[in-house]
Amino acid sequence: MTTTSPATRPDVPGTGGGAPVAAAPAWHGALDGIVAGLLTVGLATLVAAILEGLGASGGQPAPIAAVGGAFIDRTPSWLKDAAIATFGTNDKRALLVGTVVVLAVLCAVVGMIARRRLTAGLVLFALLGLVGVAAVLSRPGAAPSDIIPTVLGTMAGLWFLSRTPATSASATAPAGEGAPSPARRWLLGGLVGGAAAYVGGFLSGGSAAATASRDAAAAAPARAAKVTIPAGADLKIPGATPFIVPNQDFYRIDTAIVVPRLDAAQWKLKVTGMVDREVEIDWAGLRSKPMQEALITLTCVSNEVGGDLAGNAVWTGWPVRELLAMAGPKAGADMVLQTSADGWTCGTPLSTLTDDRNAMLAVRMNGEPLPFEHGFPVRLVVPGLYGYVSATKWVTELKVTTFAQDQGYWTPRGWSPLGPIKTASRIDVPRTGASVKAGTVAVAGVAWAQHRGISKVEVQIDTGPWVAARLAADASIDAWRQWVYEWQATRGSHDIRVRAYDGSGQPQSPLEARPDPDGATGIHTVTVRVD
Ligand SMILES: Nc1nc2c(c(=O)[nH]1)N[C@H]1C(S)=C(S)[C@@H](COP(=O)(O)O)O[C@H]1N2
Ligand SMILES: [Mo]
Repeated sequence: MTTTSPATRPDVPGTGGGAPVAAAPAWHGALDGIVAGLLTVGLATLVAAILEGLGASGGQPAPIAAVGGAFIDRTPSWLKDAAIATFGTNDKRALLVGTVVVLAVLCAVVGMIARRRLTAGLVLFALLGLVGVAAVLSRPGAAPSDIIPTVLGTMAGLWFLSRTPATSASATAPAGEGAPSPARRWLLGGLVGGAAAYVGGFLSGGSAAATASRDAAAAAPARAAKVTIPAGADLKIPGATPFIVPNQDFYRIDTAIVVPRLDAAQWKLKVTGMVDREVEIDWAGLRSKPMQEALITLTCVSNEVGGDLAGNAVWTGWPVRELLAMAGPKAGADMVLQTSADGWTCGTPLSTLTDDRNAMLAVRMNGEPLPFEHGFPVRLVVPGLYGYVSATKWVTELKVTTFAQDQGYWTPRGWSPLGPIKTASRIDVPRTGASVKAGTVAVAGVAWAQHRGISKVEVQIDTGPWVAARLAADASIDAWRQWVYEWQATRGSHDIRVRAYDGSGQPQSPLEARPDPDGATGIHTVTVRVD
């Protein structure tokens, strides 16, 4: 018996009898911490997925996504812009990777501390768990029971860490011949944690009911008045953005770390606030409405001059003005605060949702049910307004209110409460830095001024005169318009500029302005070499 008693066993082979202790390398402690962290996150992910599957959760993501989400909501907008600028629409992935890396480093440090002072290590590890719990609770719509996964996971991690062999002879953690070798502990712990994370991710990512409801929607298209796209709307210039952007190439911007996967059968949209009567519509109710198709170009307010955070699609939906009319907005209301299933909000001028424009509750994008990333089952699309004040994905509530009383997610973060889209134009080909052959070169791109239309696009080579480009056929005042200029290119380095005029003949602003607070302006310029 005495040979297995921790108190009488030295932790490190070759020590004992008061001889100085040979410390295990520091990375042993780091690995302990990382494996404990993996166990925690893995089990929490699995438990969260199981609870969600049982319908016993507020639909809150596992701790990593919660920490990432809480971080996003607290990030100053310059950092968010930098992330979008650096990682583009991969900013979510970058954030997740960043969260994991930071967490791994913290766990490694805690593990190293635990090797020296077990209690201190355990306390610090528990604190990390608490941060996770706080993050989960801070998510919109969180219920107290949503902390269960993170608490259970943290307990597993603590248990693992508490079995760490200490590096000093005075510590009492069990180790030695009776305990598994460190490599075996790491392997076992890592395997269990990794497998739990994998299965949990698989279970929640798959959200079977949501996928099934989307498949069903795909099989039963809504009846809708079709839109006709004039043949000449797409000039088909090689390398230029297509007139209709396929769904998988469409830019994606939102604050959701994990894409909400809603089951259409469970979806409901409420109209609340300053209305004569609250109304509610569900999926079946919405699908029975007469729908219409419309060509609408979405644009993100964060788009830089020449940037690609804009896309054009055929949207199918029911005019939102009809739903609002059923509710009857009260006099004095001037804003609709839209809310999504993941708690994001935006404030839209009531008038833009009730006038005759094609502001719609969209259910299809380019003939398919909305992709999950783009708001399945239902999102708003409002011609003429930047997405951050209008285009709520996974929409669940429309509160009729006032700008004086309410504000959308981005307003306290430095963005204007109002976001009408500014006239803009972009050169798609040739690209900056390209080399082209002397002779005729097709300079081409897009121009947009949603809900005002584009009346003219001009191109300037170096310091030459502004000359008119040829416009593609006009498909809709709500959609962008392609243009092309047949340039007689001569040898040397050249700057090409573009500017657009909206439907009323107003030129776009040539002044350079940053995206915040209400949209970038300036002239897109590309520099090319002609050989
Ligand atoms: N629920 C939700 N909807 C949202 C957002 C968001 O963060 N959450 N972002 C908005 C912004 S800023 C833009 S530009 C558009 C982008 O729509 P897309 O991702 O389908 O291109 O969605 C809008 N709708
Ligand atoms: Mo946006």
